[in-house]
Amino acid sequence: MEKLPLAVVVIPTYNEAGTIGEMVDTLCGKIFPKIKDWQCKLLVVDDTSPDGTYKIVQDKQKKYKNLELFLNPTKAGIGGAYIKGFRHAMNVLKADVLIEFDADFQHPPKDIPILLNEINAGYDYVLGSRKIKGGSNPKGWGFKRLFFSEAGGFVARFVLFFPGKNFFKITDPTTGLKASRVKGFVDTMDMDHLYSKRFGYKLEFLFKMVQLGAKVKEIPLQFGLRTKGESKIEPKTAKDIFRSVFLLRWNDPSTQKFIKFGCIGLFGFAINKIGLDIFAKALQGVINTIGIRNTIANALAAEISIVSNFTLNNLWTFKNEKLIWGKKLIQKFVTFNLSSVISGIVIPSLVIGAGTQIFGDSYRTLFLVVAVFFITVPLNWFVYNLVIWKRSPEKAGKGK
Ligand SMILES: Nc1nc2c(ncn2[C@@H]2O[C@H](COP(=O)(O)OP(=O)(O)O)[C@@H](O)[C@H]2O)c(=O)[nH]1
Ligand SMILES: [Mg+2]
Repeated sequence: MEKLPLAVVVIPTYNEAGTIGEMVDTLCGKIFPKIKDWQCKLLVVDDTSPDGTYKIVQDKQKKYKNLELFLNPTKAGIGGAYIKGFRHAMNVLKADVLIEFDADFQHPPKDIPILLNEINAGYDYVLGSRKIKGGSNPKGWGFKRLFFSEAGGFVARFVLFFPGKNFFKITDPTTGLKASRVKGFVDTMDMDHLYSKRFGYKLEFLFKMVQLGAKVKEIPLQFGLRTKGESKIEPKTAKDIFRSVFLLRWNDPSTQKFIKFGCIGLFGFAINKIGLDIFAKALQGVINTIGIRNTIANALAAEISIVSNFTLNNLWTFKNEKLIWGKKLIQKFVTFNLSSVISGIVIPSLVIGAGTQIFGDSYRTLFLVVAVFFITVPLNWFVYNLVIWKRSPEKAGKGK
């Protein structure tokens, strides 16, 4: 008979003596035996809780073979505890799937087989969501806690994923109920350099799993009210979430690229402006019709700024996809020129022309700004990424 894949439910605990015994009995005694297509283990990661949570677990280990305890000598924070637990589950227990779960019954134990079914269906990252149909927040939550939860979740989604498809797809980014596939995902994830060992780790795991290309699925979560023990959520949690998502976004290679692209674009604009003045002056005695003179002067200046944009982006922004001298570079440069003329001259001119025709000449600058920021910049960004400096498939697969 083939060996069943192993799912390890990881529960971090700090002063959960009031619930851990009942939780162990529920999972090891009732839920796990009903799951036929997975071998299940429960791993409690306790930071040597002063209330003796680990002693209850040690006692239960006499009864349940599939109950593991990772005892941490000092308080690690929820993220720190999960990292230690995940490593132990992968390296020592050889887990195929890791499930994040809380000790306090706010996550319904009956959801565990549902998470595993979605993994069976081919998903790599299954999240319990309070926001989709069938999911809910506890009835007893006051306005303040609800507000922080909603605002935190929205900011996290926005900063991490907007305007990508995951902004719409991942409705509850701060959820604590998750199942993650190990092979190709958690085992390749960098867990050594997390920005937060507290609550913010949840957003980092989420962001990294998505970058690794995990197929994500949400299941409804009816988040319960904590009946025993105290919530470990701290007033600093909101700050920790914001800090984590901003650092993730800022240090992401795509953000760094976008900043370089923006700087080079501004520099190109300056070259165009200075070049236009210089050429217009130089041609003064040569071409007498102002219109023709300025057209030629701007065409020359624009071409210099296009060459500068191409060269600098090639050497700096897209240095990992750098084009080297040869036929391909010339082809790409021609494409770049063409797209620059279309996105930087033809489209804005048409927008300004049409806009001022309809709304009047006083809107000229407004339409220039609209055209440049809402059409030229995004269009160039997409053309550069998807056409000119298109990543080779092997590199793209690594999510870097
Ligand atoms: N090991 C460990 N567990 C923690 C720590 N902080 C929180 N936990 C556990 O993480 C789980 C979720 O925490 P909880 O207080 O319920 O957060 P809330 O549901 O957001 O209020 C619980 O099982 C806690 O005992 C910590 O520093 N170390
Ligand atoms: Mg809780």
